[in-house]
Amino acid sequence: MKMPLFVSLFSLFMAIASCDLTDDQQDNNNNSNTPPEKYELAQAFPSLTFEQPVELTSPNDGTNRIFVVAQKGKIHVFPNKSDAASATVFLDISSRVVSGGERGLLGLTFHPDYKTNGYFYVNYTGGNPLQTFISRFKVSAANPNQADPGSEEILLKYNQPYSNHNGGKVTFGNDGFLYIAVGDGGNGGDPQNYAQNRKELLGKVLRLDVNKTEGNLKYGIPNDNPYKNNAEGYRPEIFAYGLRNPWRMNFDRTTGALWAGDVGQNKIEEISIIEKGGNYGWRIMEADECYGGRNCDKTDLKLPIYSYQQGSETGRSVTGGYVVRDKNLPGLNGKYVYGDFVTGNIWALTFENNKAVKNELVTKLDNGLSSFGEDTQNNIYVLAYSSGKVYKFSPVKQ
Ligand SMILES: [Ca+2]
Ligand SMILES: [Ca+2]
Repeated sequence: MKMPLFVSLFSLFMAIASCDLTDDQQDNNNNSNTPPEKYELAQAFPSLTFEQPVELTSPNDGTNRIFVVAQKGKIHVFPNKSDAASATVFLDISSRVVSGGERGLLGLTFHPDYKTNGYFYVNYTGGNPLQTFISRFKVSAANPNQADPGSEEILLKYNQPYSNHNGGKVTFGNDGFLYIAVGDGGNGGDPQNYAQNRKELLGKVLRLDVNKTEGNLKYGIPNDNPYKNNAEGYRPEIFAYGLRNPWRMNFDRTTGALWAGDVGQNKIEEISIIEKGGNYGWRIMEADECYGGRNCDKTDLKLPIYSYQQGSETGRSVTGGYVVRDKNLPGLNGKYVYGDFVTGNIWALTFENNKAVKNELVTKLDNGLSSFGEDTQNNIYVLAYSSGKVYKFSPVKQ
């Protein structure tokens, strides 16, 4: 009777020992002179194709499902398995969405307590005149793969004076608050100077407490939002300002830092770490240069952690990505992986203490790099806008 116990304990010991060995090997790979691992893109779900996908995410509910947003107004759901045969329409709000160009259903995020409350949040453009809607929906009580389209609660809406620069991201921070990426409203050069005007929501990152209501608002203002109870008439929802079109921004779940790709005007694409109360410069600066060839005062303006000049080799529309936290990708783990929509370049930015150290080209995607995505196991995905395919990083055999 004792032998099996001994055997199982021995097996357990060996399992722990081999885990340690694997970690040591990974450290050696990172620190020794062995060449860095190279990556190519491989289809993550070969049987699945989506119409103009712009977002991929998963709720932290233990069900291991993936949700993909199609810009015209649908959310699709499927099991997180490479051989997933088909996806189900979770929500279809195409009739409420005005789509095309930079308009559409642009963002989706699940409440941190989605498993118990069934709430999720979307960012879309609709109406005439055009507005952005930040809305909460609820999953159907009867079917976890079906949302209730009648459950919409519009938390916040704001006018879009032009069809472009609508931001689009919604995501929860480790603080439990909802962060919203808002573009400058559009046209070119921010003609009404919205991004620097703190009485307007355009050109900002907003932060809301969706677990409260406050006065006439359908949300609360976190106590340490920079302009809570201010006397100047500034919008209390503002977390940071001076953004042009922060199409994609994502939290590093390990450090809590909020990384944004802010699309440039005619010259420079920008990566910034968004801090509370920060002024990220637009339209005074484009990335780290004075905008429009003018002299400018950069005092108190936040500079990007990294920027690149537009060009046929680099690109002209940054797609913000993720700080990779995936030990199965040692060549990318701990780096900020992002890309450019136009060229499809995908880079990995090495950084230390919020300073860029090295920027490496990882690989390239054809068909429009609309967004990166992350599932609950920290796997990173890449969305191809035109082909509708979902990719993952795969080590190149050397
Ligand atoms: Ca707009
Ligand atoms: Ca800036």
